[in-house]
Amino acid sequence: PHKTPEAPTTDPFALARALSGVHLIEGRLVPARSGKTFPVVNPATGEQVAEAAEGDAADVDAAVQSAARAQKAWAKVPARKRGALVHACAAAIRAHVDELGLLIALETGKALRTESRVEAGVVADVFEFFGGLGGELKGESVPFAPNVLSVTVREPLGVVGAIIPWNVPMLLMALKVAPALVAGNAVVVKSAEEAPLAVLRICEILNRILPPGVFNMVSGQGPECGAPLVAHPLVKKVTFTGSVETGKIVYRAAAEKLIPVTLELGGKSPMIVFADCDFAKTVSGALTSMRFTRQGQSCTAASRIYVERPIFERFVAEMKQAVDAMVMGDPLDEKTDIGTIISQGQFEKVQAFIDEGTATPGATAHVCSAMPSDPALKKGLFIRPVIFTGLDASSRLVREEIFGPVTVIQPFDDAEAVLAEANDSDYGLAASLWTNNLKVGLDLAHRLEAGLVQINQNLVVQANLSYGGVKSSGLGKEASLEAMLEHFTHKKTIMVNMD
Ligand code: TXE
Repeated sequence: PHKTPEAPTTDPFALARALSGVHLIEGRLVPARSGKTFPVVNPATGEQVAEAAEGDAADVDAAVQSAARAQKAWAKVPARKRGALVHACAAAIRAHVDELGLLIALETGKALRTESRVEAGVVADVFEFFGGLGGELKGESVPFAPNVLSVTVREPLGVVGAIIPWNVPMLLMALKVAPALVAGNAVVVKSAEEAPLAVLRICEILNRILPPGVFNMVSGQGPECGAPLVAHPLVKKVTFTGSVETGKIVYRAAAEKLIPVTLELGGKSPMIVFADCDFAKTVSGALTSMRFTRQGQSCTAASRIYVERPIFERFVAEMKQAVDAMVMGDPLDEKTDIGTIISQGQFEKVQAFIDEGTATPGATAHVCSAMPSDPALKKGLFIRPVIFTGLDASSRLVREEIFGPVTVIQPFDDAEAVLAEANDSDYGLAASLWTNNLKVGLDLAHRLEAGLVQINQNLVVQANLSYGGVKSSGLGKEASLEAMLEHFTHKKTIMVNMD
């Protein structure tokens, strides 16, 4: 059998090698049936650090069959007991936070201190939150007729297929897996081809606690491994985070089987800054909102910033100064604020946007921070963060999701006009407003087309708050009790005639 270290480790390179070439099916680390693998690359150096099992329909079938068998017994475990086991998973993940942080930094290029270790901690938090909700899988009794008892009960859906991307893979997996498990489903996760290792490690850690087969993971390419998971007859629900294009493919395939889907598909989130805001707090809020620490690879990143004209110049100058102070470098180094883009493909996509913006007449590219000087990183996929000014609403940089360290700052004069511009987008995931006039803030918050609007803050996903977009940003919600009930159970009505 494949061997990996039981205790938390401090060498992500050795751990990556130990996790090479396997899926996790029925509690065991197993190679792809075809024997195929694909390389996992450290984007900070271009070096291969591991290989991942290249799954296809045969591996997916084995994982789904194992999940379907395990789910029958899992659904009979009392709900609070399932919750307690998921809560125990949280403690196990917490013991591995440093290790998981190092591993995810290695495979994704996200800086350890600012992003990767933080993500691992939030994963534990998500398991903790849902682990406490076993007792909330309640139904209701419904008045019907004097001698009829009419009740609803919450039942699991069966096997859930979860398809995840590479930007925050551990967290986006946790938001799917933890509620699905507590609700009594079994899960098969398909990891992203760029970042299969940390997700596999979590799956392995959890399999020490959960019954075998309840939580399985396969790695592989989208069409060869993701598509068969969606299409598998025993998969009764698909939950997906990724691009709009792939989300539509998944939605169509799920429609063929008439199964429910949850889709989280990215955004082009506006940040609106009024002249009466608390200036220093807003600059620091913008700094986190742009997610440059994640190289802008965030679906909620403030990628369109609208600033009221009287403070526009000062705001741009201070933002540039603040981003300049951020350190780009080795993701594994504690001093690093900004790491690398995930892959060559994304690197080229982001660079093309930057080139287009730079070549636009009237636009200014404020290129910030500095490239790392370490020669070991010379092949790294580093892109210096760019703040654009002078672009107008028709620019592709204002309209499309770039998913890179790029933001566009535009001045505005009028609240109604800026609201119209903010809403003039295919996306509707998140938005933020910065003002000391709560009357204006609340009014706009109600009229912004977004799943999440924050005033004077811009927090990332919270386990107990509904999260999910409108328009092309997706369907359904993640996080929160409501998401567990609505998306991972169905409500059965039982009536008893006592006459
Ligand atoms: O996404 P894909 P990619 C956006 C972002 C980024 C762009 C492309 O703008 O630049 O998408 O990223 C699996 N059936 N977001 O190409 O293709 C795939 O293997 C089933 C925003 O990485 O959507 C991976 O596991 N599954 C987003 C997952 O889908 C398939 C996060 C996502 O990959 C499949 C990531 C198929 N036919 C990218 N094809 C966010 N919402 O935050 C691919 N997959």
